[in-house]
Amino acid sequence: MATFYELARDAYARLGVDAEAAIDQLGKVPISVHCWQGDDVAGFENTTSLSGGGIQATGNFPGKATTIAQLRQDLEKVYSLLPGRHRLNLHASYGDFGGKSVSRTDIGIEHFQSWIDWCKTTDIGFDFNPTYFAHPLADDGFTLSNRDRGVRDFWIEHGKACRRISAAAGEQLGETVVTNFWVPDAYKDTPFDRASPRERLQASLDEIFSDTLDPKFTVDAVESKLFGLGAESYTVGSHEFYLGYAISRQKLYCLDAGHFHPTESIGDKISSILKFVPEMLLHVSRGVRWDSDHVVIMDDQTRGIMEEVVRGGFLPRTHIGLDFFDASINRIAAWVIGVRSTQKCVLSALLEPATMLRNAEESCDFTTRLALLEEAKILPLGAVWDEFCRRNEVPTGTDWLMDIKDYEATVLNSR
Ligand code: RNT
Ligand code: ZN
Repeated sequence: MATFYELARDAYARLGVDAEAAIDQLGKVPISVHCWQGDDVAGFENTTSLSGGGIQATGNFPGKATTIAQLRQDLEKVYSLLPGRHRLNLHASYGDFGGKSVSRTDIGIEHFQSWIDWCKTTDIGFDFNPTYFAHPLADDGFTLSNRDRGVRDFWIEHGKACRRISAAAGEQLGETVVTNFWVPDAYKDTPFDRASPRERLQASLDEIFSDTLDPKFTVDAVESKLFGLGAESYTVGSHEFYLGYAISRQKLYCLDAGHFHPTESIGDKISSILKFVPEMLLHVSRGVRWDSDHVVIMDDQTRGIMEEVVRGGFLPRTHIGLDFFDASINRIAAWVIGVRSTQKCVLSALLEPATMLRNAEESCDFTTRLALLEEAKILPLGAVWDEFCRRNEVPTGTDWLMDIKDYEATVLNSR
C-alpha cells in the first residue's frame, strides 16, 4: 500500500511539482535561531536598564534560562527537534563575561569563544548582533544618532568591536557571519528636526563600516523600523533611511516582518529590494496589531514572504532569521513552533505548481492562475513535511511536544 507521502508526491507530480526536489532544497535552508527567545531578551550583562525601543517580552512562564549553560541546554533541545542544520543568532549582550562587567566597547572574541566552540561541537552556524539597547547610554533613546558626540563614539566603538568578533567567528567557523545592526533611536513625540539625527546615524554607520573586513567571514545588515512603544512618532532608522543606506553602501537590508504598517505586505517588497542590494536578511516575526513579536506561525504574511523568496529564485541571497519573544508559553516550544512554521512556509512555497502558474500568467490566462493558486492551498503539504522530518530523524506531527512537556517537567520546573 502506498504511504501518505507517496500519495502526496503523486498529487504534486500531477501539477508538475517535484516533491523530492522540494525536500532536498528545504534541507539546505538554514534558519538562524535567535538566542533572545530563551530569556526574554535579558542577556548576561546584569544590567538594570530597560530594553528600549519597544522591545519587551510579556509573560512569566516558569523556567526561563538565567545562565549561559541553561540557555545552551534549552537551545540544544530546540535544535534536536528541528529538521535540518541551522544557525544561532546571538546578541552581543549574551557574551560569556565570566561574571565580570565588560564595557560594550571592550568586548572581543574571547568573550564569545565558548559560544563559537559550542557552535562547532553542535554543528550549527553563527550570526551576530551588536546590542544597542538595555544600557545606560541608550536610556535617552538615542545611540548612534545621539546628539552627544561622546555617546555616539561609545556606540561606534561597540559596532566596530562587534564586527571584529563576527569576522573572527566567521574565520574560525569557515562560514559567513551576518552582523545585523538595529538601533532603537526614536522620539515618543513629534520632532521638529527629523533630518539631523538621520545625518548623525549615517555618519556613525559610515565610521563603523570604515574598517575593511573580509566578506567571506562577515557581512553587515541594517534593520529598519516604523515605531516602537514609547517611540511612536519618529524612528531615525526608518525604512526609507536604511533602504537608501543599504543600496548606496551595498549592505544587506534587514526586513523585519513586524516593522511596517500592519496592513503592508512585506513579501511585495522583496523583489524590489533585491534588485538593488546584494542580499537580504529576514527577521521572521508576527506582529499582532503592532510590532508585538508574537511567535511565528504559518500565516498569510509569512507564507507570502517565503513565496516571494522562492518564486524570485532569491533563496541563495536570503538569510532567514527569527525575531520574536513570548514569555507567556513554554519558551522552548515557542522556538520550535516558530522555526518549524517558518520551514513549513518555505516548503509550501517550494511546492507551488510554479511552472503551470507561470505559464498561465504568461499566456494571460488569469482564470487558470486563480484556480491553481486556490488549489495549491489544499495540496497535501503535511505529508511532505512529515517525510522531511522523518528523513531528518526528528519527530513528525506534534510528537515533539511530548518531548518538550517532559523537558518542562524535569528541567524547567526544577530551575
Ligand atoms: C527590534 C528589532 C531587533 C530586536 C533584536 C533583539 O524591534 O526587531 O531585531 O528585536 O535585535
Ligand atoms: Zn528584528
